[in-house]
Amino acid sequence: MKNNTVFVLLLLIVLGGGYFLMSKSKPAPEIAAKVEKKVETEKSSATDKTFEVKGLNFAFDIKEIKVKLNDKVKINFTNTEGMHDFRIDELGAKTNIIKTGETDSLEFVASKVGTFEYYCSVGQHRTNGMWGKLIVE
Ligand SMILES: [Cu+2]
Repeated sequence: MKNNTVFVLLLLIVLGGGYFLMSKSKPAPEIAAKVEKKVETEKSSATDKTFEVKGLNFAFDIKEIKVKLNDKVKINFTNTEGMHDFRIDELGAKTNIIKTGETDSLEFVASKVGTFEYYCSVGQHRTNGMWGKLIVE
């Protein structure tokens, strides 16, 4: 009778210990997934891309700008010659029309995937070649 009691107690300890180990090891992958997700979120919200673009008669010195979806983008537009601005209609982004030697900046979130044209809205500058492509991937 005493031997039986000891056996039952041992069995309970072994089973209990096994259960404890299993329940302890189970949540680990979930925590790892959560940490990974958090890092990813922080990365995308912290991404900031700045471009220095120059305007001249009648072109931008950068013909193509590539960013990732939801990037926060900043364009520092410097005019080296004439009167120009920098616009992207689809993203509601534009600078003021500025004179030679001036700089104006614009910021936007690349909220849509696609290829958008940026251009100068002054006179016939756009048709004269003052445009480029913003590619959001
Ligand atoms: Cu222009």
